[in-house]
Formats: sequence, structure tokens, C-alpha cells
Amino acid sequence: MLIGRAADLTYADVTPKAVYLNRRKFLQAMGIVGAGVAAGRRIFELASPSQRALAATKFSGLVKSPFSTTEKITPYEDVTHYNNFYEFGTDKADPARNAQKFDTSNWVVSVEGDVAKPSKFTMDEILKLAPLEERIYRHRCVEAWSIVVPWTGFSFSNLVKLVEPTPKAKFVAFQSYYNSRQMPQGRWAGIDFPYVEGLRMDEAINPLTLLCVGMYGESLPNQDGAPVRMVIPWKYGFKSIKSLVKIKFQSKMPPTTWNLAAPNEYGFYSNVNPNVDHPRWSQARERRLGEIFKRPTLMFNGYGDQVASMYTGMDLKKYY
Ligand SMILES: Nc1nc2c(c(=O)[nH]1)N[C@H]1C(S)=C(S)[C@@H](COP(=O)(O)O)O[C@H]1N2
Ligand SMILES: [Mo]
Repeated sequence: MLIGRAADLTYADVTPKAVYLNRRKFLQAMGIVGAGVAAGRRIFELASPSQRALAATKFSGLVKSPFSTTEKITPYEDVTHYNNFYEFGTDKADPARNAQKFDTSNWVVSVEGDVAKPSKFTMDEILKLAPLEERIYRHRCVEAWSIVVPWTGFSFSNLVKLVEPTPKAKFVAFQSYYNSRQMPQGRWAGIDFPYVEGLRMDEAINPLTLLCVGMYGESLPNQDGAPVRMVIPWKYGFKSIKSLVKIKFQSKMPPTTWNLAAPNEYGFYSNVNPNVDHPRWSQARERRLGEIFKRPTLMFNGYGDQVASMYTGMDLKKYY
């Protein structure tokens, strides 16, 4: 299907082949990346603009979002080399290493279930659904680390409107891509794939809920969920499902990967909540990647003004 409006760039325009595969190697060859994390973090300060342009193509004309935080953005090197993407291995360094050859060309996202207009979207079509914005969000992993990321995308509600959910649609189920040949490390991850997630309908259409196609002004690196993922900034990071292939509107609450794996540790809602500890650790504080001292974790990750009203009357200790 073809959807009108917005930027007339194709996904191929913004994703030159193997950009991310080559970027680090290229900079290494130029002698720009030194050994160790400290040097790695300085990658963009040291790379001249022309060198950076050679290594990656950027989105242009991104709309600045009023939802953005003004906090310091976490260095690109940290956000792209400290990842959870269990399909590519469970160590934080695994996804950057193992996802380099992940083939995301000819990507299709299928939207189905209780909708008047079931649809399949190519990446080109997704990019044209709505003007692309830059949203600088806090991201709080359930493991008590956090990052601040300039994501590229638009409110998921833009897609929802287009497919016209029927009154039966009370929840949205999300599913990641999975292929054991492309993701051989997934076999030892200890969780079942494909990775699945879900949101209540009101959560899904909250303006903060982002359909995300990029970060730092560029298309998503494979390890961060290329070519398209969700970002739900008031919930623990595992709700922000990567490499999305299926979206299903339904009447029943969908199963979620971490709830299936450990129901006493991970609930459906998973709102960031410093007052409800994980059974095995405190959620009161968090470590921002690149910083030494921990900081207090904020209720709803600091997004309470926009989201708290969706949970009035709900016992957030019970519905964790
Ligand atoms: N398909 C899939 N999506 C996933 C995960 C995963 O293992 N597989 N990990 C989640 C977790 S626990 C976090 S914290 C975020 C991490 O996103 P980032 O690596 O881009 O920071 O992705 C989430 N989405
Ligand atoms: Mo996480």
C-alpha cells in the first residue's frame, strides 16, 4: 500500500548499505578510535564533520519535539555498545558485535487484528506516515541503568489512526523479527523468541509512545533495533521492543516475553516506579551510563504529567 505525504526520501537514501558495519572499522582505520572506552566515547568529538558524513547518512529536517528533555545526551558510543537485544546474545557487548550482519532490507511490518484496515508497511511507507521528529527521551532499563537518547520517529498514534481499530481493540500486541540463522546467539538466551510485548490501547495512543526509526539523527543501528522499534519512555526498557515485524490489535491482554519468562519479576505494565522494587534489587536509584554516582529514579521515569492519569485508581504495586 502507498500512503501519501511527508518527506520524499526512501529508506535506501537514509541507510547506505553496511553503514553501521563499516562505521567503526572506518574510524579505526583512520586512527580515530583509540583503545578503550574513554577513547571510544570521544569518537564524534574527534572525527571531523567530513569523516562523520562519510560514515553515516543522516535524516534531515527533523521536527524538534516539545516532549524532549534538556538533559545531557548519553554518548553515541555508550548507547550503541551497551545493549540488551537477547536475540544477539545476553552480554551487553554482544549485540554490537553480533548484529552487524543482520539483514534488515525488504522489511515489512504487518498490522492486523481488530482493525478496519489491516495493512503491511514497507520502511519507505513507514517513513511517510508522519513528519519525522527528534525526541530526546530518558530510557530507564529495569536493570537500574539509564540513558538519554535523541530518537527519530513519530507518535505511534499516527499509525493507529490509519488502520482504524474497531471497538473490540483494547490492547496492542507487538512482535519482533526472529530468525535463528540471522540470530544464532538467541538459542542460548534463556528466553523464547520471537520477543513479544504489549500495551493497553490508551498507552499505545499516548502521544509519548514513539514508533522509532532512528537515533542521533541517523537510521537505527542494528543493535538498537533496526529498522523500526517502539520507544515507551515511562516504562522499563524491555517494553520498548526492537526490530518490529508485527502489530496486532486485540481484545485480550497480550503475553509479554519477560512476564512469560519470570512472572513474579516482570508484569504487563512495567511502569518505571522507584517505590516498587524488583524482587532481587532496588529500583529507587539508577546509574546513567557514563556517570559514576547513582541518581534517584523518578516516578514514571519523569513522565508523570503526561501518563499518570492513565493509571488513576490502579494499585501500581499489584499491577507492576
Ligand atoms: N526484540 C527485543 N527487543 C528488546 C530487547 C530484546 O532483548 N529483544 N531488550 C529490551 C531491553 S531490556 C532494553 S533495556 C532495550 C534496550 O534498548 P537499547 O539497546 O537500544 O538501549 O531494548 C528492549 N527491547
Ligand atoms: Mo532493559
